[in-house]
Amino acid sequence: MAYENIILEKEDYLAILYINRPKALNALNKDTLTEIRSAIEDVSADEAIRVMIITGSGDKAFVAGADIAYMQPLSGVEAREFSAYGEKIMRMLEIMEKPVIAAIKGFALGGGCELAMACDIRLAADNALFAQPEVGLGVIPGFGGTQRLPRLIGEGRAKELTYTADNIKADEAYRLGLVNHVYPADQLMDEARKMAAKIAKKAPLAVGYAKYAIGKGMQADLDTAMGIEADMFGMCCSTLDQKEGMGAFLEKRKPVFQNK
Ligand code: DAK
Repeated sequence: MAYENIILEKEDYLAILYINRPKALNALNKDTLTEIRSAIEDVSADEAIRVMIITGSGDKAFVAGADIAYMQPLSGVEAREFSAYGEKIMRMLEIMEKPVIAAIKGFALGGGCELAMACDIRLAADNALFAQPEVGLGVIPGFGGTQRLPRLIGEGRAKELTYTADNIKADEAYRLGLVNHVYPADQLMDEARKMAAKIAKKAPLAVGYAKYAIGKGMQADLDTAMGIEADMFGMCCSTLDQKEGMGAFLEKRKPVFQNK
């Protein structure tokens, strides 16, 4: 698929997906969502890629939201379809086997904050600004924000942010647990790459099984979740990389993982 609204770069083990509509502050319209879906499929199928970073093109925005010009004329039926489409793509991102790091500079509003929340790890620049401003536009978060925000930061704080539509800066987002780290803006991508490199050195199947166990387990009761963990632990021990990882420890050498 030829991309017009995103850029997908690949370097060795790393894929970097840029949301690339800087004139609209990278707002998400349907075409952009479709291209993100295609990029997720591409990266998922590419055996060389271990980690994906998602960021925004330009200096001003990660993503300033779902595209208001696109949404304004939608009928109820069309809006429900658009919301379900966006939710599906956020979910694809959330459950893809490879870890996804959001590198967030500037505005991460509405659908932008929701896109970041569907990623595994959020790294913010010190100029990042987060909000769920939807109720000020007469709607509610429609790409999973009403569900992921309370799971990440707690129900009371999620309700406050959603009802007031307040902007919060990066340091507050860090305090609330919405982002993992905050860096000076000019260091953000270097730090995201460093984290990606660290993850890429680990056993890829084990990282994927850990992602699965955490993701599925977070939706289950503790006993069911423990069962999921045990299943995934068992899966790890059916890989060559587990034999290699533990063998290398016992032989006092560095492991060489093969993704097998
Ligand atoms: N959509 C479309 N265009 C946008 C946009 C957006 N979300 N955000 C910015 N732009 C466009 C502006 O219209 C402007 O375009 P031109 O006028 O140059 O053509 C260009 O980007 C630059 O923006 P500004 O001139 O406004 O730049 P400033 O630096 O002055 O202000 C700003 C930046 C981010 C504070 C401001 O642009 C702003 O307030 N933008 C809107 C932010 C926002 O409210 N975002 C949340 C959108 S609502 C659902 C599905 C999904 C959702 C909800 C329901 N269902 C289907 C049920 C999700 C909703 C949202 O995400």
